[in-house]
Amino acid sequence: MISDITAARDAALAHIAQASSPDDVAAMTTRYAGKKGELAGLKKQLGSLESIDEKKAAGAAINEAIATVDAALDERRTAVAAAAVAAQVEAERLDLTEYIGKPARGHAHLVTQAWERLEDVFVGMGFRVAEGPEVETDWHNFEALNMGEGHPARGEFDTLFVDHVAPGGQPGSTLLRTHTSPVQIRTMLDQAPPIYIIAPGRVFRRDTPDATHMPVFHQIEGLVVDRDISMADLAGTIDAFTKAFFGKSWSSRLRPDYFPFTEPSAEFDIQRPDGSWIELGGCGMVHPNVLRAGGIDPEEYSGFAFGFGIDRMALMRHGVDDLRAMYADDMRFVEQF
Ligand code: 2NM
Repeated sequence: MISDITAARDAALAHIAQASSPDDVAAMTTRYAGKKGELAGLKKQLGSLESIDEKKAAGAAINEAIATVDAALDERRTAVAAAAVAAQVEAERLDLTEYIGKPARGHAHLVTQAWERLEDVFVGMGFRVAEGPEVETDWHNFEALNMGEGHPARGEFDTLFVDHVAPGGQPGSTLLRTHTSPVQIRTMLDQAPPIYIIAPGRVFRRDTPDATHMPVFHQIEGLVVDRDISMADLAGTIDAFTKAFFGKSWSSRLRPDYFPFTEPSAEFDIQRPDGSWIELGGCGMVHPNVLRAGGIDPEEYSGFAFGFGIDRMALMRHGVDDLRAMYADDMRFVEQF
């Protein structure tokens, strides 16, 4: 009988050692463990033994075998559960390593770099940086800039309208600013002269993207309003900026132009050290109607304003020939700078 018990115990232990999943261990627990298992079933045979001593010895052997098997099941259950968790973790592992070795160092967008350099130069010249909303009213974007309803110049700004009616406003009078000039209007309304500000910012026009146009682009405009400001102050400021931003051996010139918000108006060009000219932006003496819209008396104060594109500055600086490349987020382009 003792050898039968030992054989049954060893068979159970060998089987349990093979269990490879929680389900296997559960099935073997049902089969071998406790008072209803196969080992406990051997107790039925105790009645056929002759002596009390034999019965005692065989009963003790059965109980010991059950305890050994229960312990083996416990141990196997723990091991199989740990292996199941490890397998699941491995199966669900995500490789989040983007770079092997030293990560590459990024840099600010080329337009951001140009924007920040422009701010630095103008702040160095005594200007302050002004900001305003990108969603504007028709009044701030057009009307106050001497472009009333029906003004032909409005057609040159392919305006994106916002489906929103401001309190007290007309339908279709909320728009994405087409230039940063409304920031100048807001500044004039907010503070009395002297005003020396630049307004860099994002502007919007309903344009199809091509090498030189994007529907979202960036501008920087300047405004000076003070007593006795003349066209000479404008020309001197443009020239001082040109030398500070591009270099001492660069110069600038003004050529007659037309803008509704300035009178007289001019285009300004800059000259490279090799003598060649680049068209940069527009400028002029702030129109009396614009000063009045800003709450400033044109009999007491005069002013000049200027503006140009930041995106184009970034293109020029880095020798890029297509504005769309600046916004494609192609790493092969980005990593060149
Ligand atoms: C330009 C060209 C000429 C300009 C005018 C004003 C304001 F609000 F003061 F009237 N802001 N910006 C201006 C004048 C902008 O950009 C090509």
